[in-house]
Amino acid sequence: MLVTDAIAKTLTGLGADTVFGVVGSGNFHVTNALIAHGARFVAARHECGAASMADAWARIADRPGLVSLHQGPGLTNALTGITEAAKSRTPMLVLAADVSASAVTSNFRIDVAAMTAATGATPARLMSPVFAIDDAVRAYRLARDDRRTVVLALPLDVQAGECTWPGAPDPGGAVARPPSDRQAAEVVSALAAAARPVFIAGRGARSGTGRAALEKLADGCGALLATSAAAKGLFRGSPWDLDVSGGFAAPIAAELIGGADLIVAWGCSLNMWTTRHGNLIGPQAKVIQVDCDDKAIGRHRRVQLGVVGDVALTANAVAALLDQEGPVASQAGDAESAGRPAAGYRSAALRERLAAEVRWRDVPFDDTSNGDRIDPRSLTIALDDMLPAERTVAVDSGNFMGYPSMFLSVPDQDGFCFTQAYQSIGLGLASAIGSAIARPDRLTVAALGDGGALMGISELETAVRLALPIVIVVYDDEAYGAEVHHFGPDGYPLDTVRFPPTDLAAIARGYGCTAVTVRAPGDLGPVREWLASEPTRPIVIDAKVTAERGAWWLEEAFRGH
Ligand SMILES: Cc1ncc(C[n+]2csc(CCOP(=O)(O)OP(=O)(O)O)c2C)c(N)n1
Repeated sequence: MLVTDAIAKTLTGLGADTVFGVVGSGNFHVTNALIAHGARFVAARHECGAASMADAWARIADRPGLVSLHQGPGLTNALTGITEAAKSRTPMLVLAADVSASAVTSNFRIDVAAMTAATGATPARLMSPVFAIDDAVRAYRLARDDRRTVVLALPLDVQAGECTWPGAPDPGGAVARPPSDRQAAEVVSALAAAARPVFIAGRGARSGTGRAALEKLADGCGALLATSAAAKGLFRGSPWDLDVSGGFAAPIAAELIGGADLIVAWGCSLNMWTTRHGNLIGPQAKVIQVDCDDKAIGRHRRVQLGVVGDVALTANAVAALLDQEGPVASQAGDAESAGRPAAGYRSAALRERLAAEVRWRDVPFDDTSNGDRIDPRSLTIALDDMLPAERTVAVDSGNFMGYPSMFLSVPDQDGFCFTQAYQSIGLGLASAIGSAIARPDRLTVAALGDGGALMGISELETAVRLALPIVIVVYDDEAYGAEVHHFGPDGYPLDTVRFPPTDLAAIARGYGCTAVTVRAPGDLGPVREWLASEPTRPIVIDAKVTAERGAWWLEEAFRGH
């Protein structure tokens, strides 16, 4: 059997069914072999787009995304998307064609392993036709079980070799690790002693099982529930949901997290974004971190207790121990009711306050719309009202990014695709396409700045070709707004980061999209019509937004530069 065929049969046998890529001579055969073995191939227009599509797809589908690349420039073009995936621990397998070992003078020769390692991704290589299947199985399992972005180099001479099919690959599988009894007991003691516990769940808790386990435990100890931005939506629907902790936290959420006497981070790194550079966690708070990776414990912030274990298994073990301590008082925090007192945060009054204040759209603001340009908050609230609740929101990077992240609600953790681990602009449109392919049952919303939109625009053709009904909203301030607001206040010249107006709607129509220019809420009528039309193409909303001042979360973000 040809190695390309064997690799394809192996990977599809392990469950790979969706592949993103750009085809050149080096990955032509392996891509076609994947298709022949039943995989869907999505042709992107730029390799970075392919990587971002696979990254978003994998985050939502929760299994390895596959990318297929031509040798040399195919890989270098994809590096930004690969780096984002690697930093986010996205399970992703990149099939990177490479020159044969003997082709020492080939134009396409680069040091694939060194380049891969430099991004934080894991290098792997088909060493010979004899071991090719084993190498492919190992690479796939590493991506899936260790949540790694693996770049598997496929040298052309090995691809063209012959091997013997050994039978269906063993799918293997990772075993989730429970916490030690001692550590689970220490968490119980801390929870029992806490009056105002808050849970912050991160990427490592992003699953239905994670939510169920954490909600049950939080009910048992009266904790409030927050997430990192990457896990936004996880506790949607809970009356005790504080939404996102960090720069995007609503005032009431910041107040309650800041007042906590115990913070338990569940599969959450507590990085500078989630903690506002540490300032969101009060000096009185004890901090516990639960993570399946011991290297993640205390990496960004000193913690009093680190628990190594799977999030759901740990939450369940702690809840079982807590149950043994007797029944909890009423969730309203009624001190008169029997049993252990519920923690002070869960009062009837607080529940009412949360219902009224935790959504950003309910926080009063001065609308800066002026007829010629629309306030990005008013725009986003209007879209929140208009778009179906069953949605996936994918956000690019820039000054604008808080508006969709804070003012558009999402139905659950799979409804939010936040590719910000590398803080690259230009990935948002491609990650929206990957999201739309992963969840065709939901409306996908791509939220972009004009800078990021123009950087990643080649994938507009992909969205049109695939007939994806994506809402692409561009917060168009005719500038690299983040840089304008970063340097403007100090009086620096801003000519390098400002641009003349661009008619993005006209450009989008050229690609085959429906498009509308929006300067006031009344201009959104065509969006309503598009929604009602059972659309089979994207709509681009070129929203000419007001931007006199930088967004309030940006100041916090710049402290990280
Ligand atoms: C690939 C890349 N290049 C440059 C930057 C630096 N940068 C950060 S935000 C930004 C401006 C983004 O502009 P836009 O997409 O229009 O969003 P805005 O900030 O105006 O809301 C730039 C250039 C980056 N993060 N990533």
